[in-house]
Amino acid sequence: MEKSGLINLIFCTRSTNRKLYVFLVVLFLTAGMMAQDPNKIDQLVSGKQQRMEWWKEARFGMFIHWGLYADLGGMWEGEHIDGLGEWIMYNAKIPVENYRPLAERFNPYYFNAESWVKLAVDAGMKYIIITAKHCDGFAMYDSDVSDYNIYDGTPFKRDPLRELKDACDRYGIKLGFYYSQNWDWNEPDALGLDNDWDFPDRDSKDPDVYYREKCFPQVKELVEQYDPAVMWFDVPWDITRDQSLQLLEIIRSEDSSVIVNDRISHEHLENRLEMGDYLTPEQVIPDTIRENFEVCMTLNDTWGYKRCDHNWKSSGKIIRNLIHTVSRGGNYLLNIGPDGKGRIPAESVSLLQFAGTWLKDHGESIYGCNASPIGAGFYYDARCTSRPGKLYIHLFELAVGNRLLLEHLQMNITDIHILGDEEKTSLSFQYNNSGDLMVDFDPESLPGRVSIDPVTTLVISYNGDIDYINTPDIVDPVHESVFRPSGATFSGNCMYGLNDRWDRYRGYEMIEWNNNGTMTWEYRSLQQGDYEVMLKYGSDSAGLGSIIDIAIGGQSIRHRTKTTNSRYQPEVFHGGVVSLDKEAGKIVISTDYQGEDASVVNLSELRFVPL
Ligand code: JFZ
Repeated sequence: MEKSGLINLIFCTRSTNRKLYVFLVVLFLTAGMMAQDPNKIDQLVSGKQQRMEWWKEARFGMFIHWGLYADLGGMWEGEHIDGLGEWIMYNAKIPVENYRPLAERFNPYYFNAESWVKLAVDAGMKYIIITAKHCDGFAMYDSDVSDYNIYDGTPFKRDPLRELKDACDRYGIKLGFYYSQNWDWNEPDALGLDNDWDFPDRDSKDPDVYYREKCFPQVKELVEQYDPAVMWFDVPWDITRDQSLQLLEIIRSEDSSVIVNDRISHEHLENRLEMGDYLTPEQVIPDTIRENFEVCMTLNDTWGYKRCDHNWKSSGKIIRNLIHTVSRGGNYLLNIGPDGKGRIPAESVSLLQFAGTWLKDHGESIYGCNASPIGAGFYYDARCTSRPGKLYIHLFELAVGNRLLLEHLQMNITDIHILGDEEKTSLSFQYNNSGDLMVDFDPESLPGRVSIDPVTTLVISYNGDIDYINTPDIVDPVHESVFRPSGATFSGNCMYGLNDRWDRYRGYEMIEWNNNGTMTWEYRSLQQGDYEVMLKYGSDSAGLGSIIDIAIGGQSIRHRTKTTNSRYQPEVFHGGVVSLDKEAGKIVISTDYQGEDASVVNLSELRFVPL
């Protein structure tokens, strides 16, 4: 505000000298502000380690998207509206004058804070983040800043955030608030992805007015009156650095223990954690990441309730996602979208209850656990979580031959058993000549209850340090070996990374692969054997019939590509058979494809099946 005041002054003055003078003052002030900035930021972000202590212990949380949109359930004027449930106002371009009246009949009389919080607790979740205000601009608490809220504007006349806060305190879990600070489709002055159907004149919009009159005071009252553990901001596309800083100041001057996510400040800033405490990958589990992060994910394909969305993930998938996330050192924030009457979809309830049941026996391998200290990947489908003195090896597929091999892994092992085995029967193990740890186990013959679904988890207890070399993957006559693009090195026209989709296909994929682009993996074969080589990919491309060459151990396999339903619906194709000696070497895969698509196929796996 100060700055724009001065700029106005410049244009009002007639004398050039005065202009110059004012210009210099502005320059001086700006430089001064920038010089002070680093200290100010340092102050505002200090104490991060302490703040993040409970958060790192928690590892599993509940996201709740709930607002007026929930009452529509994805339908407007008798039509299913494509896209996210909470985006319906935007996607159907619903005028403010038609959307606001939804409040007058919003009456979620089934809402019960106690049972929502109990569901989270039973699911093994340690915190809840709920939408205090999503992009539609409607506040789900008793706000003094705007009457457009659930307490003042609906027949419900209750404050769910207050009731949830009380219930969370009773159950001893944390409560945090999602707040859409940048986008607000109810406000004529908000920018970002703005409401251009009611308020088309973008040039006349002054986001400062919106921030000053709604966003800042609402965040202030949330922090002052509800004592949140986390403030979860969103899509900061058009927020300035200064506006983000002001938000942070409002929060931290009240309470320095409030955790703030990265989306408080502009997405494309180089240093995404300049202000926030942690990163927020959405709908995907990152391959490698060194910072604190929290993966937020839906149970179906929407955050806010949609009556027509029944594309639920499986219970096993949820457990594997949780493990996968913790194995990379992050938290998993799993979403529910209650409906307009305050009911949680039955499918969501049963998925969460399944997670809770699994966590009762396996929580030791999740809560307070750290990332895998032995690399991100195994050559079979498994993940590792850890804590000092313990490794948890989660097998997503059971090994052929009931033998587990951990490459080049040496340490002073005191015990190995299966998590959930009440007898804690010790498993025998030995080292082979190459220094690989080999564990014998046969889940069928173990006493006590050992679940192999959705995962089997081994606990390795050890003293001292781990001696581990993350060198070549192994082709092993006992296990199937899987080589994924995430573990390859690339050359030429070949790239694997996060796609730019926001639908259910958001994720890592072959962004580019054509025209002699190659991927290379190293391998080590433990003993002589024959293998069937399989390729797993999805493809809808014009590249049908293109060539993929796989070179390994002096042999080569030529594969002609086929199509599947889409590049996101992979199928497994036979490549050929190779015969490997006890040796180490490279697997090189390349394509001659030169067509229009960026990648010949969307390859996800190269699998060696021992024959
Ligand atoms: C954002 C929100 O828009 C969404 O409603 C939900 O709250 C989620 C947790 O966070 O997700 C986005 C952000 C940007 C896009 C899509 C979803 N986008 O650019 O299409």
